Amino acid sequence: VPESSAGDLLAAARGGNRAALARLLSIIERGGDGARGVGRLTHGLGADAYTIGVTGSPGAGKSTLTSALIRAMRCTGDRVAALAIDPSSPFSGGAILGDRVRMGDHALDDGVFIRSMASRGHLGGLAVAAPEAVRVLTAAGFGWVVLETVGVGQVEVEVAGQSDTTVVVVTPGWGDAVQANKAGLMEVADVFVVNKADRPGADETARDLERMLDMVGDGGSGDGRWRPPVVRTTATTADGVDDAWRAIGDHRAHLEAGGGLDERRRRRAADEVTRLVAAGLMARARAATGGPRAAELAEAVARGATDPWSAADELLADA
Ligand SMILES: Nc1nc2c(ncn2[C@@H]2O[C@H](COP(=O)(O)OP(=O)(O)OP(=O)(O)O)[C@@H](O)[C@H]2O)c(=O)[nH]1
Ligand SMILES: [Mg+2]
Repeated sequence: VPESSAGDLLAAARGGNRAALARLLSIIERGGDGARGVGRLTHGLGADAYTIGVTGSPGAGKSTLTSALIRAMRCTGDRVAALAIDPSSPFSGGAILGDRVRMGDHALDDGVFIRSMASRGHLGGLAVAAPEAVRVLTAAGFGWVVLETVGVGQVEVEVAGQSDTTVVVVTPGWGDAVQANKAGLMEVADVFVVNKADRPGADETARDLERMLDMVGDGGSGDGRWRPPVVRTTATTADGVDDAWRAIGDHRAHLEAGGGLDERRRRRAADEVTRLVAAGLMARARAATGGPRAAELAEAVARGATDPWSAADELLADA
């Protein structure tokens, strides 16, 4: 995509054109030069959106909760964008359709924009695409961006952890709380939500989480004195969603009061640049090891005619 047409799309998106916005997000999703062209245009446009990551095990109720939270966010008068990010499936799948259905409540609200992003397998993947998508949404004037990630793998945690406030959703049952601990979610959580509190065991799960928080000391997020609150919700009836919303607001106030928000965003920017450097180096490594000389050297290493270190040095010299 030539930069001028990305510029046209961006101008249209800033003017409220949702189709243009969707196209920009598709370009970012695909990665490569197109994404780079968009990425060069979006910085510094508009006040930073406040981003909320929502993560947790499949089916925990993240989309239902997000939909309920969107209603609260809209009461602030700002527009809301929600991205359902699925690193596991390269193509639009069932989860995405499900999200559309579940967030259908907002279909008639012009101030709400909901979209799914799946991994297209490009270097850096969604960890690189997500912050760029947030910048496009910021440029288009959204005040809130929710990043819902499906599952609890490393990338999901990474994407959700790249937010101003990260909400970890678990469901009643010992397993979930323990899994949250194992998957590194304790470290990124700013707010814990025990959803499906209409089911037995919610209180025990909340207690398990509190106990784990006791063990990690000052709370998991590395922000000093903030201890992630544990909130119980029934997202389907919106029971407790006010409490979750209040907890998010409290965390935001905490960050803004202590300079933590700027610090977090600086750290995120540094992480993003590092990811791009890593992706760039990986691209060079692939190019350096994909040619005929690399094949020759591999052959020579296999025969014992040279050692792998020397072979790598030769390829690195040209990378
Ligand atoms: N009983 C009960 N069911 C709920 C609650 N919240 C969500 N559900 C149901 O749980 C199912 C999954 O909800 P989703 O909101 O799609 O969960 P999710 O975490 O977004 O799922 P994935 O994105 O597929 O990982 C749906 O059938 C919801 O209606 C709740 O508080 N109580
Ligand atoms: Mg979902």
